[in-house]
Amino acid sequence: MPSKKTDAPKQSEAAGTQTPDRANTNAKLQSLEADRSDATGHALRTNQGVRIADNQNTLKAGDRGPSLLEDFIMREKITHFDHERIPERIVHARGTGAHGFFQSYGNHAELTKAGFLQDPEKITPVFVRFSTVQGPRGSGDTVRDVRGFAVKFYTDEGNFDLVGNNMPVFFIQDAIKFPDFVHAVKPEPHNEIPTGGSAHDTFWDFVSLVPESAHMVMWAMSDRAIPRSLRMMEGFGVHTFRLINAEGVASFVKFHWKPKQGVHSLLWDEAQKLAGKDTDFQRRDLCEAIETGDYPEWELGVQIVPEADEHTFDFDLLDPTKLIPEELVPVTPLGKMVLNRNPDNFFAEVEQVAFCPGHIVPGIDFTNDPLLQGRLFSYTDTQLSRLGGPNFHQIPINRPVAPNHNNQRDALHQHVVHKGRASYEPNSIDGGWPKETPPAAQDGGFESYQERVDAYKIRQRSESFGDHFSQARLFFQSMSPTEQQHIIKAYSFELGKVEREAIRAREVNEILANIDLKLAAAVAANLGLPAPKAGTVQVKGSKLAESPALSQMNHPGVVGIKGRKIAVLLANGVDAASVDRLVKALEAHSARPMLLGPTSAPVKAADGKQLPVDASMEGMPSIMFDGIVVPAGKASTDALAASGLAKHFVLEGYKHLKALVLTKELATGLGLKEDKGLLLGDDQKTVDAFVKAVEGHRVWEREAAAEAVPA
Ligand code: HDD
Repeated sequence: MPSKKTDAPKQSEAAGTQTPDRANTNAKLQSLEADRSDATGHALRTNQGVRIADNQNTLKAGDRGPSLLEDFIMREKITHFDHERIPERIVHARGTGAHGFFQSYGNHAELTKAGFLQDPEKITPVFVRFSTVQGPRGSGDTVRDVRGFAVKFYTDEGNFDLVGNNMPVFFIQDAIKFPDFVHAVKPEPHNEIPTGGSAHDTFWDFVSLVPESAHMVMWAMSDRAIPRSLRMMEGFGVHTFRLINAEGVASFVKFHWKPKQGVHSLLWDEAQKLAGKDTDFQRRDLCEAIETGDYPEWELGVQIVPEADEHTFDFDLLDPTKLIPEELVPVTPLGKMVLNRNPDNFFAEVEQVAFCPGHIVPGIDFTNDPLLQGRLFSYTDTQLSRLGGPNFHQIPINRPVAPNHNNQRDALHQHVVHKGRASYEPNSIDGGWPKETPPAAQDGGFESYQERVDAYKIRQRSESFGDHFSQARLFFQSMSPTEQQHIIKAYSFELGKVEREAIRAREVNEILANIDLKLAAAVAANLGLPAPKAGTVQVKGSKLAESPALSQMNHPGVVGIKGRKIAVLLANGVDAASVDRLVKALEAHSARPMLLGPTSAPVKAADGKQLPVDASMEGMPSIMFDGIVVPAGKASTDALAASGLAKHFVLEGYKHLKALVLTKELATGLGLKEDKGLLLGDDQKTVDAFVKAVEGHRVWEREAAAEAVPA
C-alpha cells in the first residue's frame, strides 16, 4: 500500500481552500457567467481601456495621404485579427456543443464512490461536444463518418470527461496505430480530397490490410454513420473502465448514452444532398431544438461486469474492437443528461473546450486497454499546440468547479495571480499548504486502483485480441433486411470510389468474405468482381446468433414526434382553415410545422387572407423535414401540381420514405398510391395516422414502390 501523509488537511481546516465545495452545485455556471462579456451600454475601447473616437478611419497624413505607423488603434485591431485562428483539432475538427446537466437516478454507492452518482438531488453541469472525425472545421455535417460524443461533467470532485463516440468499438486495438489510421482516413496528401469522407484509396488500403478494423468499418458503413440528428444518436465510452466503491471493490463497466429521441438516421441520398444544401444541418438542428425548449435527453447507463467475470467472455474486455452484447450484460441506467443551453460564443466554448479521457474523479479508473492507455497521453499533448500552452485548464469552459490549488506555476497565458511564497511541497513558509488528501470514502484524494502487474516488458498483442470477424458478423446478422441492404450499398459506394482494383478485391476477399459470404457476394457483384467462395480464416463465431440491441430499428425513442420538422406546402388559393387545422394538430404533438411557399413571399389564401411563410420550398427542400403535409384548396393543389419545384419536393419526400399528407388530386397527378404513410385528407384520423408514420421515422413498407421514383 502507498504510504499516506498524516498531516493531511481536516475537512474543516481546508474549507474554502482545498476541499470540494459540495454545497455550490451552480458554481460552474456562476464562474462561466463571470467570464461572459456583454457590451450593451458600453463604450468601444482599446484592449488597454482607451475610449475610441473613430472606428472608421486609419490615422493618415491628410485625408488622401499615407497611413501613419503611430496609429496604435488600427495596429492593435489588425494585430489581434491576424491571430484570431488557432489550430483546428487534428481529428474531430468539425463539431458543435451545448451546455446541460446530469442528474443521477439514485445512489449508486454500491458501484462507485464518485460523488455525482450518489445523490439524485445533485445537479452536475455538463458541456457536450459532438463532432465528425475526418473533415476539417468547415466540412459538412452529414457526411458518412463516426460522430464524437464527448461529455465534460463539472463534478464537485473535479472534471470527469467521457470522451466517446456514437459507435461502441474502434478501428484499431493499439494507440500506436492511431496516426496510421488517421493518415489513411484523412484526405489524400497530394490533392487533399475527399473532404469529410472515407470513400478513397488510402482509407480502404489501410482497413483492408488491418483486419482488426473489420468490426468498426461495419459500423461506419451502417446507418449509424449518417445520423438524422445529433439528438438521435447513442453514445458509448467504448473502452472498458472501472468503477470503484468506497470499500475499494471494483467492477468493469462500459458506458452507454441512450437517447430519449430514439436512434434514427438519414438515408444516404439525403445525407449527400444535405452536405451541399445545408452544411450546418446537424449543428442547426441541435441549436434550434434547444432554442425552442425542446431539450434533448439521454440516459447514462453502464454494463457491469464483476472483476471475477473478467475472463468469461469469448472476447477480451480490454480489446476496444469488441462490445459486450446487451443481451449478455444489460445496460443498468444510472442517470439522465439534458442539454438545455446553447453556447454564447462558439469559439470560447466549443472550439476551446479540451477533453481528455485522463480526466477522471475518485470512484472511476482506467483499464489496461492499450488504446485507452495511449489516449491518456495524446489529448493533453494535443492541447499544448492547439490551445497554446499548459494553462488551457484555466480557459473558462475547461475550468473545474472544484478548486484546483497546486504548485504548478507560470507558463504561457497564466491567468491566476498566485499568492503565497512557497510554490513547492513540502514547505513550512506557507504552513505546508496546499496539502495532500488521503483517500477516503468521500471527499478523499484520488487513489489509483491497485492492480497487480507481473509480466515481461514486451511489444506484443495478446492472443485474446486475435478474433477480428466474429463480432463484425454478429453485427451484420443482427441488422434488419433494410439495414443490411444499406450496408451493402455503403460498401459498394465507397469501394466503387477506390481506384485501385487490388484494394477493392482485398476488402471483398480478405475482409468481407470472413464476415459474411452473402455480404461479400453482393458487394462483389456491385463492383464487377467474382464472389468469394470462402473466407480466408477460420472464424469462431459469437455465443449469440443475433443481438437485437444492435439494430437501431429497435430503438424508436419515447418522445413521439416531439421536435420533428414537418413541411406544410402552400400556394395561392390554399384553404386557410385546413392550414390552421393541420398546424394546430401537429403542434398538439409538439412537432415543428413550417409553412413553405413557392417563394418567401406570403401566400394568398382562398379567403383572401395573406399567409406569411417561414421559407420557400427551394430554401428549405424536403430533405430537411421528417414529413410533408399539403392542406386542402383546389387552386393551391392545381398550382402545386403545375410547379416543378413543388412536385420535386413531394416526390423526393415520397422517395425518402417520409410520411405525407396529400390532397387526392395531387397524389393522383403524381401517380402516388396511398400507403401506411401516404395519407389523404386533413381530418383528425389522417393526422393521427400521419403522426404514427412520423414516429416510425420512415415508411419502410414503401421501399419497393419508391425505387422507381427518380431521386
Ligand atoms: Fe480521440 C479527439 C473520441 C481514439 C487522439 N477523440 C477526440 C474527440 C473524440 C474522440 C470524441 C473530440 C473531442 C472534442 O470534441 O474536442 N478517440 C475517441 C474515441 C477513441 C479515440 C472514442 C477510441 C475509442 N483518439 C483516439 C486515440 C488517440 C486519439 C487512440 C491517440 C492516440 N482524439 C485524439 C486527439 C484529439 C481527439 C488527437 C483531437 C483533438 C483533441 O484530441 O482534443 O488527441
